[in-house]
Amino acid sequence: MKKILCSVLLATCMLFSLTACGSSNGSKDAKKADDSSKSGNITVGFSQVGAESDWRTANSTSMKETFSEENGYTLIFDDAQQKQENQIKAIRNFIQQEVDYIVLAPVTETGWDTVLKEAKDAGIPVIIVDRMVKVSDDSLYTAWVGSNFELEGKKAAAWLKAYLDATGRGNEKINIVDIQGTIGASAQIGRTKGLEAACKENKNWTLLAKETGEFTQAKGQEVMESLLKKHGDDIDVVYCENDNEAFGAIDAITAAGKKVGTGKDDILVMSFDSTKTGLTDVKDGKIILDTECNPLHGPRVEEIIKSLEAGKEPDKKQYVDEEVFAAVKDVAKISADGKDYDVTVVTDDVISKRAY
Ligand code: GYE
Repeated sequence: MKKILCSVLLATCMLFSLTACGSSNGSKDAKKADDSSKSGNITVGFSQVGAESDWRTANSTSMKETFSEENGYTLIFDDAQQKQENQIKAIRNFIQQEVDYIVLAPVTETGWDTVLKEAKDAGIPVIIVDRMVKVSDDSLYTAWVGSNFELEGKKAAAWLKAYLDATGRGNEKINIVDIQGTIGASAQIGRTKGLEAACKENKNWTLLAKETGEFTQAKGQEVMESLLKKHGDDIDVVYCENDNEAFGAIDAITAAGKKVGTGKDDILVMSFDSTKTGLTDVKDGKIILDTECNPLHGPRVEEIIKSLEAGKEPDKKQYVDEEVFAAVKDVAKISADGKDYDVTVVTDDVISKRAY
């Protein structure tokens, strides 16, 4: 009797842990998936990185607005709090619930082979959004949509070079610190690469330090504080790999009694994303250059799903077009990877037109 009770208990526990894995409200989500099969909705399980930045919030909103019930979807949204293990759990949960599509915004590039193979074996198409995955077999995902992060880094570096030339500082010794994103994320890898290549090319540029700010304002501030302690007055440029890190870095710089901007002893703050708040800092001259990274991927992912539903084969990789925004007029155009880009000087009008 005891034995029977034990195995019943064990089976119940296993069943519970299966349905509950990956999300605190797993059973509620399971019910959602079940309801949607009755309603005829398309069920999408979305594993989001977290809520580390304004960019990320805009990205989540875009996904939630697109994959709404009114639009014919049931979205199971899982916030992984920047942890890959949580994303793997969420994907297993989606597989178990037999969702129609899995959308993954991966925190880092590596470590996905096993779980994506499980999704493939279950016959569920996986769409990767924003950062990329590096897998041994590309058939483990159906399509990817996001940004060319290395190109973003190259654009930022090209602008800095042109700006220093235009302001008579082209031959000056320039010291740069890089507040990197989450290590191993495509956005970090590409943006760091773009800067490192430029530092190799421009013999008068020195990369004094690179350290991760994990794409958050708090960590960006903390890292900048310690960089200021270490490098004192030597820093000419802070290359922040997203807007939130830039906000934190600016706070640290001003708290240390230094100035951000274009003055002789000021620190030039560079950033990525071009959120409304970021562009407001550009307009105010706190951020000198903000290289755009577009988070509005909801409609793009929907396009992919629609073409799959229609039996078509979507492009395997889709890159989003992006701009550069500056605080000053000194550079009108830059060139990166053989293409020219106009530099937009930020005005109130530019900010008011910004969707995020
Ligand atoms: O730049 C940053 C976010 O992967 C492009 O992640 C994304 C980056 C974005 O936290 O703000």
